[in-house]
Amino acid sequence: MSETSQATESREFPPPDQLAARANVGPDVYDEAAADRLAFWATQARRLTWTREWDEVLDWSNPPFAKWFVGGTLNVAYNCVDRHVEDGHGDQVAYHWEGEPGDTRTLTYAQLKDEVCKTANALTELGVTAGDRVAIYLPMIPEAVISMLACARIGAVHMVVFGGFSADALASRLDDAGAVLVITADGGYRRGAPSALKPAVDDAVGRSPGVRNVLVVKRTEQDVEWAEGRDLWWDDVVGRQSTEHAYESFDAEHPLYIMYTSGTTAKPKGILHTSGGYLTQVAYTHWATFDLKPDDDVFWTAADVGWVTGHSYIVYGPLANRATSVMYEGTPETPHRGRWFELVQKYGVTILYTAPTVIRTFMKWGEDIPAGFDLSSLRLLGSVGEPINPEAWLWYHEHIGGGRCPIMDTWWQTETGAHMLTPLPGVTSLVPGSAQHPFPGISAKVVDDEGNELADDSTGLLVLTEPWPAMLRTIWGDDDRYVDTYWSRFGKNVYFAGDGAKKDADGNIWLLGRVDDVMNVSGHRISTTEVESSLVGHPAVAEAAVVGASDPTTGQGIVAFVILRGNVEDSGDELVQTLRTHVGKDIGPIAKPRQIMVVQELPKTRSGKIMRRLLRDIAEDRELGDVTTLTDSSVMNMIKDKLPAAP
Ligand code: 6R9
Repeated sequence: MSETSQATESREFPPPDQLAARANVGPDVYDEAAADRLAFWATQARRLTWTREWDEVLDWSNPPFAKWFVGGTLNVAYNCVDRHVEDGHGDQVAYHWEGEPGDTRTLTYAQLKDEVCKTANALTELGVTAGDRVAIYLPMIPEAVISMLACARIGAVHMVVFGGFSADALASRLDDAGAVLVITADGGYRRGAPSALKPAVDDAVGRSPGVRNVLVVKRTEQDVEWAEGRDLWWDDVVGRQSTEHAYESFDAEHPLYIMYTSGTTAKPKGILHTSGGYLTQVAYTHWATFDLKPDDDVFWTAADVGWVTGHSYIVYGPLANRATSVMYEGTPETPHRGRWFELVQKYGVTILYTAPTVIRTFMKWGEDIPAGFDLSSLRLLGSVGEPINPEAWLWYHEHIGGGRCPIMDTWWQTETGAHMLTPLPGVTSLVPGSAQHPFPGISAKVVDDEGNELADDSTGLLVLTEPWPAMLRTIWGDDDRYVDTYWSRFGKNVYFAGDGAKKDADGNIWLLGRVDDVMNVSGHRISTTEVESSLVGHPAVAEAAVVGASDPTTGQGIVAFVILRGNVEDSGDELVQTLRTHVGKDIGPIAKPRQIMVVQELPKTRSGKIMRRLLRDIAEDRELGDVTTLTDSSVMNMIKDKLPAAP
């Protein structure tokens, strides 16, 4: 097995000839975008159907409050659904949906249109009007997408809350957004068992006087408590509606959705996205980054709709482009560890987009599992959510991509709405582990603490220096916090992303994790990502999480939590010494972890991000902080039980 890490990786993978010859986007796109950025985005906006064209592409007269496509009007749901039916594609499959227990549903564009219209009529009957906020707390079932589009159709603002979140997390979001309606289900399937959703809603809604109704989809048929007058079955209310619904057009800047990001300690931020610019950038990036061919491809973003990745690349981007998508309800290991590969084989998936955490889990389970399925339909892969370490990149490339599929490592955020840094499949020679270049029409830089742009081959902070169409418009109800959080560190024209980044000698950008996670060891700044990448570059390690814990002599000491690969025995001290030496050689002696602990699981958010703050609590032997955004809260107990007493 090879040993690789961010520090040593230098291989390049040129675009496959066949793909490059037919790619949606060629090398000229960068020059075209650079020549006139606003004209470039106006061209992309014409991919959509506007009811009224805009008067001005961008109004940036009051930074950081942007207005894109000023004066334009459109209906987002019409753009995602109706126009494809009108163009004769009503019979094309929009979603091949697969439930965790193996039940399936197929929704064509024509059927999706009927469902969205019925639901839009139902929302109107329930008194929901344009601008109202509707919470969606559902499992990964088609009603999640249908509800989002029904809101968009009538101009209501949706707020999807991940089905794994607790009643407290839901209650605080209902309150902050001022939701009038909650759409939920009796339950959903997770890890082979029905898991209830309605009790959390009852608890949360009981504390949210603004919520008038709860619309309940029947999924698991489990018993639910019922509040007469407030609670309504989806089948009753939506079932009796007409499939005709005349849509209205809304301003390009009409709010589309709010998505809460967890934030590390403080109250979650309600990130607000609007209509025209958002849809323009998600549609164009989905088409360009993934080389989407709507007549041929079967596209699968294997992520939750409750994560921004689901909003932009399960729902809005693919539908705007008339893609055929796969949507899957469950977890990768249910009922067996080959479940995802079985789905790729069954539906002939051509493009697969997922997170590095899943890839590392597959690595841990071993390459025999994907080898047992026919994955030859795949032609392109994507990665999102955290830096993908070169070792995982190479494994993904070889064992899932058959050595032939390019991997698009896409850096972006809830706040950016759509891809911001990524290679392009027909253009870029890929460098494993690096998100490489700003997307055409996007301006990004790596700067020092004072905001000065750094020369190649240096490390600093990632900033975005021009507004972009899918940018967040504010934090819901808190313009000041919007300015403070993102636009004050380097002035009102520069967006501070909160990520550390390195620009290499060839101008590729490498993401180094959240700035809050940077450690300071004896005055040296060391990124958690670099140490983690080095650890998983060792053949014994499947996953690693690194935190800085306060240390009386060095300021902070590096504490690592590692999960071993399936076939590796924990040899105690010997293994720890081997790994320390490995990191020392890779990065330098200063980066050697003070402590390395072998664990079975790591605490993660819905998008697979490691919650380092909880590991820091453990490393510093403190009470655990807020755990409401963990996907599985029992993980922390498992880790604590395994730990030796602190040294
Ligand atoms: C889309 C999404 C945003 C944060 C971001 C960064 C990390 C996402 C990444 C990546 C390195 C990539 N991140 N993609 N880091 N390489 N390709 O993940 O949104 O959940 O808001 O997280 O995720 O740290 O700042 P969100």
